[in-house]
Amino acid sequence: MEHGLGDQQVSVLWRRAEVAGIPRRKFLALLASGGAVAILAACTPKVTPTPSPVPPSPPPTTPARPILKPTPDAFFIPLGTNAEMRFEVMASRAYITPGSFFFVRSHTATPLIDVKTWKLRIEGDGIASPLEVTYNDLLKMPSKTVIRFVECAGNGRSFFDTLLKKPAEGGQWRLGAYGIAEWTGVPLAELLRQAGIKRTAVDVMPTGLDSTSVERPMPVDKAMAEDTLLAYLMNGDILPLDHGFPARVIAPGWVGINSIKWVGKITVSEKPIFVDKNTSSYVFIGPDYPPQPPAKGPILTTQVVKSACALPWPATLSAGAQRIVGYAWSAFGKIARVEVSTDGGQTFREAALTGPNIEQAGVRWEFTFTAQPGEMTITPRATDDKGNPQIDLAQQKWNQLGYLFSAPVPHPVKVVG
Ligand SMILES: Nc1nc2c(c(=O)[nH]1)N[C@H]1C(S)=C(S)[C@@H](COP(=O)(O)O)O[C@H]1N2
Ligand SMILES: [Mo]
Repeated sequence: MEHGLGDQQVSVLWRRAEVAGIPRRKFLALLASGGAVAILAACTPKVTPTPSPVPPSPPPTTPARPILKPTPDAFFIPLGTNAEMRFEVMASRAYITPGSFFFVRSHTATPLIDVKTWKLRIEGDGIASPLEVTYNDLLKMPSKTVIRFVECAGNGRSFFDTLLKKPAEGGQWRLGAYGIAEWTGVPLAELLRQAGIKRTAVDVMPTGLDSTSVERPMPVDKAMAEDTLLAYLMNGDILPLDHGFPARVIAPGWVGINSIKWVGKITVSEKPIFVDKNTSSYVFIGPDYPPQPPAKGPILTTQVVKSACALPWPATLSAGAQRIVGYAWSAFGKIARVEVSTDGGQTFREAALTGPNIEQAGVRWEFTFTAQPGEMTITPRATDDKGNPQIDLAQQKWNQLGYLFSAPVPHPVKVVG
């Protein structure tokens, strides 16, 4: 095939074209002449400016909406430039988090990137031959599909305040800064090999094209892992604008900040790289964490083990037999066991794990119990297949920026008779 794309890439593009009303013959002609870029350009509605008697106002410096996709109150809790998924939206879902429910965490606003001019540059002293990759090039490269979570390091931060009684700085997330998606893209290892990565390379840093160029390095071993991707599809469709279009890193199990969105550059270095997001933020700061110059404390790498109820917060249930569902996930593997307490953590009973149980993604669980009228809490507690448990609240160390809360969370419930 002269366009050089795989079947999945072609069918994703055709679905887009069909919705945009492009006939099959025109689609094939565009694909042959301009590849994926031509298709996406043809699918973008042309905006014809209407002549207006009033002089145009200067372009706003910040867009009116930092997030471009709809974030209705029924699905999301607004949090500054971010949006937390309401976990109850997943109660009636199969497993994967649809893009329309997926939490958004962006330090500034979603940038609009033109794939016609977008280029990914791979550079630095850790590679032998600097590489420039266009969108068309990227879609032609060997691809891989994985199902993995993306979770913010600050997910659960609000519980430092409400459970530990020691507030932490930053967005007060409950547990919805987490989602599971199917990601398709080019293994970062493939791109780095094409750029001639040297054996002396130590750090790999993707940089975003958002206004503040968000970037955070990872060690070369993580960058070369077989499931670390530069993803351009999410759940089988073109990556949504808010989630990193045209391409984002997926760094499985690692703090969300390593899954850099809107990537424009990847720097490969023979020396450790220190930037703001591995020295001042996304590091543990607090009495239990000595500084590690130039970092203010130990540098975060992986997420932890967590579990959540797919219920409104607070939830209202009717008295009698109840079946509730939730999710549990680990940065290190699959989930081995979920137990649930309905008496404030005194006794636990095992929940049933249902459906897919995928490493560094998560599992759904189901729990049945008899609800008695009154106020109660439902507390799930997970352990992964490597033996990592959710730690007890008494062992949960505080850190100033509220990262990696891992204790079980009692979900408030009112039972009405
Ligand atoms: N370029 C860029 N990449 C980024 C961010 C950002 O602000 N800019 N936020 C990071 C953080 S903190 C998280 S938790 C994840 C969130 O990904 P999502 O918005 O797709 O859920 O993206 C990461 N990648
Ligand atoms: Mo994050």
